Amino acid sequence: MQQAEQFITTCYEELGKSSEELTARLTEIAAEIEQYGFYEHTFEEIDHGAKMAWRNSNKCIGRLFWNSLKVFDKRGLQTVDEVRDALEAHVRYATNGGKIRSTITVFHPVHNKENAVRIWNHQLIRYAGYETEDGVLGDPASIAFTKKCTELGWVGEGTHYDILPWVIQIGDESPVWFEVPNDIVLEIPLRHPHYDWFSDLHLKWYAVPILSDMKLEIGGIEYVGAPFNGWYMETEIGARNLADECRYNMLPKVASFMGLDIKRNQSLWKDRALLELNAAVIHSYKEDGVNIVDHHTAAQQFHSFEMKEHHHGRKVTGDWVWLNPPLSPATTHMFHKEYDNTIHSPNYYYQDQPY
Ligand code: HEM
Ligand code: NRG
Repeated sequence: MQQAEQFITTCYEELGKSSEELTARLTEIAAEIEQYGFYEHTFEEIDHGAKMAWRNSNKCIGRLFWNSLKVFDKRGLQTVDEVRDALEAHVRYATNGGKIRSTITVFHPVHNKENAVRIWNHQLIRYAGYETEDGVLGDPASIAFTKKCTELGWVGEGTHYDILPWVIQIGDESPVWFEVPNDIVLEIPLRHPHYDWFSDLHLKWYAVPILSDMKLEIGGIEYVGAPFNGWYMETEIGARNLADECRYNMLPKVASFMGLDIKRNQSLWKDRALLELNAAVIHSYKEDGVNIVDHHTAAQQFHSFEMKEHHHGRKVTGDWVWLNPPLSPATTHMFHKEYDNTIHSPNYYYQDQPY
């Protein structure tokens, strides 16, 4: 009740509702909690609550656009087949042929342990990773989940870029997996604006990052299945996913193709390769008409967010470590100031892996 009261009060204030409406709603919620032990949000409440949760996401540099999140209310779905269809609809709507739309689909929450919907995937679209005798095939970050999928009966093609199936669980029933339809997954083959040889590396990445393992908490209600997406910042792909030694580890290859001396740290081959890999990511997404933001523009947008929040009398919270991009962090304003990392509700939280 305390959490509900705190959320409903702020939410109704922001939505410009009268104090009569607020009081009436709080009375109604108190009665619901008294009778059932939980309460149900109106559509308006999850709509604005999901937006507030984005606004409160301290690690996110993309928060300027918090108020334009599209919220799909799928709390009524009760079967894995219905959930699968909703995930497909989410991917289609969000991808939008490359003009990506920030979207969240909210499934049935945890109420007294009945039928909460949980997605086991980390992201709705992600590449599998396999440990083989000759090293890892695909994305090493996916090894554990890929093993789980294989145990459940899924068989991957065995390429570096196999799309993992969706694993959906309702309540404490056994999870069920579904192959992701090929035609809804938009991918971008990477090429470089000046280096023709770059396409010979046969690198690619998918268009839309859709985090699906975080819990959305609004006014004390826990939506454990609530996949959400925006679009990529280029460094996520070019400076981490394809570059980290514990991921696709492409820097030595890129640097060698560039003709750099990868035996000497002082040649700065890693830095030069990183830069060109990131340039290739931006160039390829742009040329294919797929939304992506570079880290300098994202930092400027985050600065606008900070100014706007200040204007509305809200304090901006942030996680310095995450807000700073992994490429040239000191060229952004975030590097040169401090952030208060207090966690406010509503928010998106990590939760224990179900496997
Ligand atoms: C984290 C950018 C939209 C919530 C991040 C990160 C970046 C980013 C660069 C750090 C990721 C990392 O280092 O792994 C963006 C951009 C968006 C966007 C460019 C474009 C619109 C969204 C949306 C939501 C969201 C729509 C939720 C509704 C979060 C959360 C994290 C995060 C919760 C932390 C994830 C974690 O802890 O793993 N975002 N974001 N973002 N973002 Fe955003
Ligand atoms: N770094 C991860 C994705 C994390 C979230 N990033 C976003 N979120 N841009 C990766 O796959 O590289 N978003 O909602 O847009």
